[in-house]
Amino acid sequence: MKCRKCKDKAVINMRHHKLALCKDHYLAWVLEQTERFICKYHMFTVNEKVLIAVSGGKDSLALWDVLLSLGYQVDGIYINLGIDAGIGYSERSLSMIRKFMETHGEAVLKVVDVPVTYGASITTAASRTHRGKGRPCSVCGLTKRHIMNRIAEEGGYDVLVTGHNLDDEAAVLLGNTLTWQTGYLARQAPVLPASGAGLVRKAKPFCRFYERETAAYALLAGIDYVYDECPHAVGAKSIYYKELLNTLEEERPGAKLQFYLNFLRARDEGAFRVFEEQVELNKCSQCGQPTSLVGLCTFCRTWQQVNSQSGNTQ
Ligand code: Q46
Ligand code: ZN
Ligand code: ZN
Repeated sequence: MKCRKCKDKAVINMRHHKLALCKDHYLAWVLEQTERFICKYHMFTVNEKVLIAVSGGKDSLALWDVLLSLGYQVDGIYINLGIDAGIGYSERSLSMIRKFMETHGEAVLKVVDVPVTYGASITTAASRTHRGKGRPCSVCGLTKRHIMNRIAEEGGYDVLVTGHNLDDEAAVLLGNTLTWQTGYLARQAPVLPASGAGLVRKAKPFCRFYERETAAYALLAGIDYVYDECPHAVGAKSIYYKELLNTLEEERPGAKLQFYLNFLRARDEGAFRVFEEQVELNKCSQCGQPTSLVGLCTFCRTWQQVNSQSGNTQ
């Protein structure tokens, strides 16, 4: 197979785009496409300060590399969840990010250590609260969202970006569609504007790239990353939905992308507007972050419960 642009040997064939490219043209194509998505969805501009959540995985490191190459002002945040699972998962993730930084001199990283800052690892926290139900992802998601928003706000960042790819977005969309979670569907978008009382804008510049495309970018750009998924992801519904969508994609190349893009079109046409909740936000009496609750926010309530069970009064 030959590169469509220069006729050299192609390294990737994207059947859904009917496009095969060589290494150099593929790397350039990812940059061009990312720039196009950033502009199309009005995610951010070169004059704005961007904070990227990095996990040490391929998507976030590839995205950081792309945004730096495109000339954006983008700093990283790594949240050390204290997940060990016998493989030192969190520590390995951080060392991969440090390695990335050795070759990206301009990159600045902020690290928030959950066990040190809040008194317990995510695994321990989940075991001490009913939110965990044997799986730490609920406490983890809540904690990550709180920390990312806090750091973005404190650091004066205009936007928080994450490396979610098309496979992630399509899996979330499928899950929400199967159960008609209209409120969630109304809030799933490439960019979510800042909402008043301290919620920072969020954007997903890789949301239209297949997972194999971000993996190919990382590989071809020489970015080393953590291959393992978080050990707590095993058995997650999102993995099952990804498998279903992969089966569909095999039969019909482009089905995943069409599913997502047609959803975005329907969303733009107002199909979910009626479900957009106008929740009045209050300030948490402890951390000051926006919350729909009165008094403590869910994050502070959860961590209060976690620490009350350890005798830690923080
Ligand atoms: S990091 Fe956290 Fe994920 Fe691990 S504990 Fe679950 S939510 S699976 S993106
Ligand atoms: Zn080429
Ligand atoms: Zn709070």
